[in-house]
Amino acid sequence: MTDIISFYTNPLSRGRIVHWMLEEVGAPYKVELLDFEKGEHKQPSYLQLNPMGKVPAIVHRGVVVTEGAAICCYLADAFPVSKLAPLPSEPARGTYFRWLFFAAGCIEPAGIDKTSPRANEVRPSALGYGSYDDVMNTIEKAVTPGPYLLGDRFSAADVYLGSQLVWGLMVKSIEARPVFSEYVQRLSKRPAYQRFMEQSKELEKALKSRAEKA
Ligand SMILES: N[C@@H](CCC(=O)N[C@@H](CS)C(=O)NCC(=O)O)C(=O)O
Repeated sequence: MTDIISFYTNPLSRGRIVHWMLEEVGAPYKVELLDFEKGEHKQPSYLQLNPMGKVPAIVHRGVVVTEGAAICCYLADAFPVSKLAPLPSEPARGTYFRWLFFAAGCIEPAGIDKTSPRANEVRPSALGYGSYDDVMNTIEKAVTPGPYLLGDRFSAADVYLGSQLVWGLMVKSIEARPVFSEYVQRLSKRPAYQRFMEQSKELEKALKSRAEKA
C-alpha cells in the first residue's frame, strides 16, 4: 500500500477544488488524467473506484474518497500538520463543518438552478437551499468581516466554498457582489492556489496533446 495519493481528475472539472486542496496540504500525489471526450471516466476500471463515473476521486492508503467536499475534509484530517481543519475538541470545528456542508448542499444546487432553472418549480420550503437570494445573503454573512470563514484562520472550508465562488462568479451562477470578489481575490493570492492554477494549465495542455496524438 502506497502513501502517495492517486488523484483522478480532469482540469476543467470540480477536480480543481481538490487540486488546490492537495497543493495546500503539500502531501505527495500523482495525477490520473481522465479525458471526458473519450469517456475515460465511464470505463470499468474507473467505475470500480467511483460507480458515479465522476471526478474528482482520490485513493489514499487503499481507500477511495469521492465528493469534493469529503475529499477536502479527509485531506485536512489526514494531514493535520497543514492545520486546515480545527480539531474535534475546538468549537470552531462546528463553524468549519457548517460552511463546508452549506457550500456542498446549498451553494452548489442553488448555482446550478440559477443557470439551468428547473422546468417545475420546487417550493422553497421543500428545497434544501430555500431560495437563491437567501443563499447569496448567507454567503455574504459568512465571509464578512473575514478575511476567512473562520475569521483569521484559513481552512479547508475556504478551499471548498472559495472554489464554488471562483467558479460561480465566472459562469455567473453566483451574483457579483464586492464582498465575494474581495474574498476570492484574497484566496487567489495564496501560493498553493497559484501553483494549482499553473499546474492546471499544464494538465489542460497535456490532455489536449494526448487527444491529438490518439
Ligand atoms: N458530487 C460530486 C460531483 C462531481 C461531478 O459532477 N463531476 C463532474 C465534473 S465537474 C463530472 O465528473 N462529470 C462527468 C460526467 O458526469 O460525465 C462532487 O461534488 O465531487
